[in-house]
Amino acid sequence: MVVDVLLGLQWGDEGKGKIVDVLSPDYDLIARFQGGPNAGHTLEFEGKKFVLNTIPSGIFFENTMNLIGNGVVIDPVALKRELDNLKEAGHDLFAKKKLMIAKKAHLILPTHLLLDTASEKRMGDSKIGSTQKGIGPAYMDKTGRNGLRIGDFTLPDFKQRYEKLVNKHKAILQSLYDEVIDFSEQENAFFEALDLICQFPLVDSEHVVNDYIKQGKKVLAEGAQGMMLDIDFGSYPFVTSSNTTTAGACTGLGIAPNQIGEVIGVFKAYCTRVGSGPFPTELTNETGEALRTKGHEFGAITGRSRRTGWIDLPALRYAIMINGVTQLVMTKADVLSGFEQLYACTHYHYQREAIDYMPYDISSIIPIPVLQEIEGWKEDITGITSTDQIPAKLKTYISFLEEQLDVPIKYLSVGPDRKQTLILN
Ligand code: 2SA
Ligand code: GDP
Ligand code: MG
Repeated sequence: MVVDVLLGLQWGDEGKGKIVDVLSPDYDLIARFQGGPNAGHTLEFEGKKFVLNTIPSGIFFENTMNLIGNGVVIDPVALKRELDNLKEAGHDLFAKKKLMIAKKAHLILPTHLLLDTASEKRMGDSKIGSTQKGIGPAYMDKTGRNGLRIGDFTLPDFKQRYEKLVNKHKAILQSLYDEVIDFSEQENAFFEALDLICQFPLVDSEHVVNDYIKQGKKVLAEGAQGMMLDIDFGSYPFVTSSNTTTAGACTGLGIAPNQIGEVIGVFKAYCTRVGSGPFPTELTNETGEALRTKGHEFGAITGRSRRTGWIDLPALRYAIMINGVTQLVMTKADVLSGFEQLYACTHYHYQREAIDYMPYDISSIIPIPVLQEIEGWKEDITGITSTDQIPAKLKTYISFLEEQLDVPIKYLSVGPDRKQTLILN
């Protein structure tokens, strides 16, 4: 009678969406607790591919309900687009009654998108490399106590509150960024989409989730951005604007910490990052390019090239500690097939010292990774269906990681499809 949490342990795109989809039949409710349309969660099954942004990854199973939690920020236009695409592919979430939305989830307004873009433009080389989906400005208004929540739409003074906030945004855009933009078209689309998405049940989600728990039903909290993008513990300031950690699942859904059960940490067999910011094990050579090409490492929504590098164990240990990870999932092991030598960063050299943790100012002084060589495996593993087919050298890599991280790797993902998943422990 607890809530399990699934999150990414690196800088995102670890394959969270795929794993949530794999695990969904075991759960009654899948609940997103942070982020918004900046997320791109890719799911593949039966020859079809879906990229979900704001919608939780449990929508493809008959008996699994889905919730967009209070910690999420919602762009109605982006959500409508996502719903339309799903409907076109035969998954009408209205008809299937598969989705609920927390009244307390904050809205991304058209002006939040303009502010995000203007801010990035003004920062030039020091830009965050945001997805320009309005995430930062929307969370700023939430913590600045100016935000609009989706539940507010039903209040009689919603339009006045909207105007008040938009006027503030217009003043910022003009004074700070010298931008006067006509966004009446986006505004019309915003209200039209808002009307539509408010037809989903708008719920007091903290009560809904706690009722599920009380009834002995199984809940899985789905993280959106990776742990190293957490606003408090990530590589600040090159982070997203929410708590992507287990603690974020508590505040983003209204669950007490003692209700958390398993914490499932997903990581890639190597590492990637999209956007700016420190990445100690980054490979800017042909090996990095090979990882990008073989792993199709391009942003699921923006199409940006993802930066690639070797696995970073100090960063993973840090992520495991902060989140209380109880089981691991390793994805994209298939991408490493054919690399003669692999490397794992076991610790860093930093300020002339050997350290095995993530230092405070990683964004100003990037630690130098100390790499351990590991023999690669040649075999294509994308078709393997049982653990006895795992190449010996991959088994050695798995044992090495389990020893280094002190948490069992429970699942091994060997391809993007739902079926390409093995249970190890
Ligand atoms: P934002 O838009 O304000 O949250 O951006 C802040 C930083 O967070 C990073 N970020 C991401 N990193 C990896 N994947 C994300 N989702 C998409 C994907 C990204 C894409 O699944 O591939 O399509 O480009 C994601 N969302 C936010 C972002 O790059 C900034 O570094
Ligand atoms: P998420 O944001 O963590 O859900 O991950 P993304 O969907 O943004 O990026 C992960 C990418 O890797 C997607 O294209 C997935 O289809 C793909 N993927 C997931 N697991 C595997 C795997 O084990 N092997 C390979 N080759 N691709 C995978
Ligand atoms: Mg992604």
